[in-house]
Amino acid sequence: MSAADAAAFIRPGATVGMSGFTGSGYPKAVPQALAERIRREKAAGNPFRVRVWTGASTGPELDGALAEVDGIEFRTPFNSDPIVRDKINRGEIEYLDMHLSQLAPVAWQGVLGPLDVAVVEVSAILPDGSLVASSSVGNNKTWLDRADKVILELNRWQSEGLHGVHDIYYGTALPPHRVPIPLVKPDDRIGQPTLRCDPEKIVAIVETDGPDRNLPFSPPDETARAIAGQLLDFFAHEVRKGRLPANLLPLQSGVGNVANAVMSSLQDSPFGDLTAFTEVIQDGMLDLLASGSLRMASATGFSLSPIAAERLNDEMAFFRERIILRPQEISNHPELVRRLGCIAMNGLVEADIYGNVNSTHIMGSRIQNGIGGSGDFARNAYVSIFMTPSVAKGGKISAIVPQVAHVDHITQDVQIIVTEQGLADLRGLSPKQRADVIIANCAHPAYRERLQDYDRRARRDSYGLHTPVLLNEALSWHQRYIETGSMT
Ligand code: 0RQ
Repeated sequence: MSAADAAAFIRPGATVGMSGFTGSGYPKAVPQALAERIRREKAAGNPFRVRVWTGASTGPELDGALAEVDGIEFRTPFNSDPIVRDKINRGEIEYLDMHLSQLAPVAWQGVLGPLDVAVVEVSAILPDGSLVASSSVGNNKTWLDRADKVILELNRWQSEGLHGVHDIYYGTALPPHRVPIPLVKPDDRIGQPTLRCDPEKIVAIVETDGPDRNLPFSPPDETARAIAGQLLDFFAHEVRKGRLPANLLPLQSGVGNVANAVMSSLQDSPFGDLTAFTEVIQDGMLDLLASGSLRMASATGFSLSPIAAERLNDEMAFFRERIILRPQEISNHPELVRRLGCIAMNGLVEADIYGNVNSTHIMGSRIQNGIGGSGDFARNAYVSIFMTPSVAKGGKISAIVPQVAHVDHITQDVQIIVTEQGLADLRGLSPKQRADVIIANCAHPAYRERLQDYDRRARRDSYGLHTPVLLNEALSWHQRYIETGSMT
């Protein structure tokens, strides 16, 4: 049926579980038709907002369209849409920023309430009624199982070759019935290639053929290349010390230009026969698969430039042998991350001199995106790495501060911090020892002396000397930025 007819199944106040993960595999027609309906109803004086659950970020046709008509009341678990971000920061949308592995189990527990409608993009519907997922799996298994009604978007733009790429594991259960997940290598297939859905629940099927939100990556700049260089040296050092095997351990890489640059740099490195157990496949990882340096990648979705998306579709016969897409409760599962020994590499907003990391909040109160999968991986990784340029906003902000204004990753979950200035290996160090290496190795020269001065005075005047802090000064850098537009 038409998207408009399908959207009519969604009533005001409904909770809607949408597919989509970092701009791949999200529904494109029904959310826009729903936005149009919301606009009309509001013009007629009828309030209309919905609660939106997804896998992670989606695209302008979903989050952007619904936010533009002020149609989102509640959003979880991750967002990168600028209109939604703005409304969250103005207090107009309630946002629950969650670990990506946890939303499906929490939905099963029932603490978020019932799920009225699932709107899920698929790439095929097979004669037996099973569904071939699209370019992401995300939380689709859970949405299809939990929702009262299901709307499918069948997207012809997605490659037919996606059939066989997915591995949908149906063995999860709530305690006390949980059993071990039988995955021992990133390349293991432990489930089935398709999603199942009770046909009685399917109220609409809408055909579409639009591309995913594929944004170009900027070519790695000098800063990104310097960060990548530091990391490659670190890996080589760890191999020499016998702490990592020559083909490293399963890689997890966050999203963004720096993460993409690090992946690209592995191309020209001595490391081969690599594997990835991660959540998102970006351009850099696709290139590594194409060259053979990366043997296989396990993830839950893609985040590609338009050129890379075209390449993936054109060369799907090659890539489908090397890529496995799983539900995000498996791709990001803390127990699997710990057991496989992932090398986690994520971006940050700011880190403090003790190694606490803020991944989400600007000046302590404005959300940027969300914690995403970084917490799933950081706490459980074999080595937990965070990387960032040492300054933001043209140097007006230091990424290394006396104290983070919001904490996502506590110091115990942060082992390596890398900036273009250098790398701080924090393993085995006490708080004061951490401060010494973070300031010396990672801070930008424009801020280094001021951090050393703060640190010296904190060690002299602090109430306690385990983690010295000047309580009335620790957040003054942020306050200065808010008041003057600069931390300097
Ligand atoms: O904003 O574009 O307005 O200038 O934050 O920063 O330097 O482009 O870096 O793209 O790697 O993103 C932490 C946001 C870094 C990302 C974060 C501003 C900066 C810019 C982006 P502008 P960059 P990146 C897997 C793992 C959490 C989720 C996660 C992220 C914008 O890595 O969302 O790790 N991480 N998921 O100017 C003020 C600072 C700032 C700052 C950066 N200290 N103060 N603004 N910015 N540092 C994926 C998933 O989970 C799905």
